[in-house]
Amino acid sequence: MKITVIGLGYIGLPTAILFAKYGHKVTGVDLSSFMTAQLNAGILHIEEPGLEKELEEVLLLGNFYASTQPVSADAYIIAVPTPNKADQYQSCDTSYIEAAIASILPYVKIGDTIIVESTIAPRTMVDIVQPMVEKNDFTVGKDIFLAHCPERVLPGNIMHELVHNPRIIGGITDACTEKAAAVYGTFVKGEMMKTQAGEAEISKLMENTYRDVNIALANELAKISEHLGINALRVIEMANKHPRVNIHQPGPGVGGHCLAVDPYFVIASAPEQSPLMQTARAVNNSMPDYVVQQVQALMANQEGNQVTLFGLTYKGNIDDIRESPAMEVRDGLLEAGFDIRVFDPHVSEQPLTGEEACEGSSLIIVLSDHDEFRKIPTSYTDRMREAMIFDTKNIVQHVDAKVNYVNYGNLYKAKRTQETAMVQS
Ligand code: SAJ
Repeated sequence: MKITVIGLGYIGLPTAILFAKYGHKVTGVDLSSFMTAQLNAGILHIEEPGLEKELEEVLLLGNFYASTQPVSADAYIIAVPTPNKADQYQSCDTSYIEAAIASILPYVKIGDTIIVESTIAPRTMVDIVQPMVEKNDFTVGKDIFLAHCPERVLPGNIMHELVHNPRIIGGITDACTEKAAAVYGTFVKGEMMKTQAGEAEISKLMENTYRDVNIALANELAKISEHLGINALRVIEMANKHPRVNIHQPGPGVGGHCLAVDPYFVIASAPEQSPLMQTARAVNNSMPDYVVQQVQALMANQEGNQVTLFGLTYKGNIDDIRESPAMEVRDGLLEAGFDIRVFDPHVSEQPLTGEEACEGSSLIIVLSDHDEFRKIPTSYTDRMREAMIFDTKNIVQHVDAKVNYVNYGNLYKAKRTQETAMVQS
């Protein structure tokens, strides 16, 4: 089969490469001529385990070519961004989807399948995509087969999950669903859940909203526990021993291009019916400021004004800083007048080593759960002016006994100690 994939980002590129690996002739399309030239030379623009090796292989097989122009194919897969609009409820901006559909329509012929993988607001397929296709004198379900098949992979584990995760296949008609299932059936080993486009849209959005709401509950618990003088992490550990309870982990906030974005698509489509989702968003959005306030309290009695951020990415072991709460914490600390150094071994624009970043600092603030942060060596902490760590991700496992280690479990105690020391001095 010939497949054209529009959008070579975190989802489109691995998807295109997998189709090529399973024998299809794939053209991957993106706007950036620099990026497509790099890809054709085997150079990736994103960090994702296993992807580089697969790219090399499909280039050798001659099954993958990156281009800035779409080409005629049997199936078209749209994997372009759908950001929030700057309106009241941050609704879904479908302009990239519309541009992608417009770019392929000149090549589409009777019998072809068009699949939207990008996350979209409820009713986007029937209200926006279907009319665009039918304007070109095609009947959807008869001439052209249209489906929404949202991806549900976890960055960092994409190559495995694309193949093995259950897949939602939501056609405009049953015939559309069957055609789209046949396309994915060439490599997906997980269950294919056949449904309608509308159900596929909201199902994907609710998966991420579920997580966002649950993380908000954990973050709220962290604040409540700090206020009441209770170890939040211990509470979560014990509560989760209950067979039907799974409290998530508190952190510096919720980032990424999914959890911090998707709930707004649901909220904007039904604002009066979604107070819980709106509150969850507000709680998670409040976390970077909360972290800044805790840092101010922890630093009140420390010597010096320099703090070191460990991690800028929105989560661990990836290089993605989009919508990252760590970036908001950084901005907040800069605004509060702190001198800041950053150590992030996954972000190439951050060249400092751990030793360099810790030199002369009075507090390390762990904001991403990279594996590198599990053990904080003494070669880092020995260089600090005062050795204290505030671990917002509860990731640090080994640290020198001399270091004052704070997380959401003992934050209330650490703040009390700082306050007492201030009063005494
Ligand atoms: N986080 C917490 N506490 C937790 C779990 C996560 O604070 O207990 C934070 C993370 O640090 C991060 C954010 O939440 O800032 C989101 O991270 P994540 O690992 O939950 O999810 P994403 O955004 O990387 O990927 C999600 C996944 N969705 C679900 O797990 C329901 C993934 O399967 C989706 O494919 C992806 O969104 C997407 O593309 O929609």
